[in-house]
Amino acid sequence: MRLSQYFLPTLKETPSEAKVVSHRLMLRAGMIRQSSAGIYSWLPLGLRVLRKIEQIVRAEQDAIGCQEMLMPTIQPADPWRESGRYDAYGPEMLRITDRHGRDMLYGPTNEEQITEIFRETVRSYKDLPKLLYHIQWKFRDEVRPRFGVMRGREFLMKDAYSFDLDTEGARRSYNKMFVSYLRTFGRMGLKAIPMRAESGPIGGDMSHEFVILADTGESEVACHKDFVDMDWAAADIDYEDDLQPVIDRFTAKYAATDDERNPDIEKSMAADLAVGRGIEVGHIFYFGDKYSRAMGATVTGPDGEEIAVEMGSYGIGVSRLVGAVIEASHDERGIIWPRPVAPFRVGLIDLKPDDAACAAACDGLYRKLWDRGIEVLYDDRAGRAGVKFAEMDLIGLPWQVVVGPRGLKTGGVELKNRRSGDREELSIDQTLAKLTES
Ligand code: 5CA
Repeated sequence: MRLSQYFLPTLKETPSEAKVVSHRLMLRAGMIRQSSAGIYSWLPLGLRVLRKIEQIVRAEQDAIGCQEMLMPTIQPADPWRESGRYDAYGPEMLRITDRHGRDMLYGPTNEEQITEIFRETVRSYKDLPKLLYHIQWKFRDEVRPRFGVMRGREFLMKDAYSFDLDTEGARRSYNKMFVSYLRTFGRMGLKAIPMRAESGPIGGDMSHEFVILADTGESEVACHKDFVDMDWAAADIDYEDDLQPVIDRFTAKYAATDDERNPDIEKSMAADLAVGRGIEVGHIFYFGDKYSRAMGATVTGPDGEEIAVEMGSYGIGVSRLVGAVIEASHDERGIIWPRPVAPFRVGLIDLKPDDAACAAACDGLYRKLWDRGIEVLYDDRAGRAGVKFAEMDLIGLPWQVVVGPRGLKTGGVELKNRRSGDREELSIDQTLAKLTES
């Protein structure tokens, strides 16, 4: 993509309404624009990151045999009346009436809808277990939408739902999802710590939040300090194995959020306790037959009896993650994208586009990089070098290639790593080779 043509409305001034660094940087880097409180348009650069995060989430869900589907954003009210949540949800639910006077709502989550689909289609225990998910926009009329996409009113969520015959099966589904979350966040370059959690309005009695430590986190969190340095990628997991030992390893030590803090445990851990602020990027729940019983989602068991299925639900804040990654990875000059979620891998800067040699070298490099499947944003605009450098640092692509007339005389370009700031003079071939293996 050539910057001369790209739609990248960056801001020079720091927007005063933005209170946290991720919100400021997303606005300044031209990733999003606010439409109304807590509702955003995603501009091309922001959408690229959103899609990358979505794709990692999708791949890891698929890897545990969770099947993608897509439910609508607008739901009828009746299933929510059956579950008892239509009134219980309160003013956070955006209620809509259609032209026939029917009560509808913009879905804040999808337990009712998936339970309704299940009860109408699945009859026998032989069809279990089932794991289903979708990645869809949600609406919650939050009292205080804030921090940009981190607490929006409209936001993108991956929500998955498990259906099992008994507690043992449900626990297996829960464990699979738990471990897949460790991998999912690890692949984005994040340390998301699993913490025991309250299940709130979703209900149920087993629940974990996945929390990223960041000064701007909304809640106070506490855990054993070993958790902070744990290797969260937990690679090479065979999902057919018994996952309980993996879960135990990751939850053996105390971890809790502010409403769950336990003074006795904290005292006993004394110096080993790490207290900080956290951003919740995922939340998983096991709630048994809460919805299946209320809504009559049963299957015929092995002995012919009707059994209400055991369910769990599993959320990831896909749009919130864009902000969370920035909170975890930036410096005073701008964003520093972890490679797997970077909107482009390379920023190519032509210092003198009106110089034929510079333009030819850049055009060639640009084509060769794309041919190798490396996404490049090419600053081919006329302008001051300082401005170009500042903008490239702001948008935070992992690598920058700087091409100028002086270097080219000796056949060289400069390769800069955004995170470390390290620069090296390389030939064009060396640059290609290094970026290809990066
Ligand atoms: N039905 C369950 C699991 S599918 C559920 O809705 N869980 S939740 O309420 O915890 O939301 C799942 C995830 O969505 C949260 O962990 C959080 O990362 C994200 N999320 C929740 N509310 C917002 C919001 N207002 N803005 C951005 N992300 C949000």
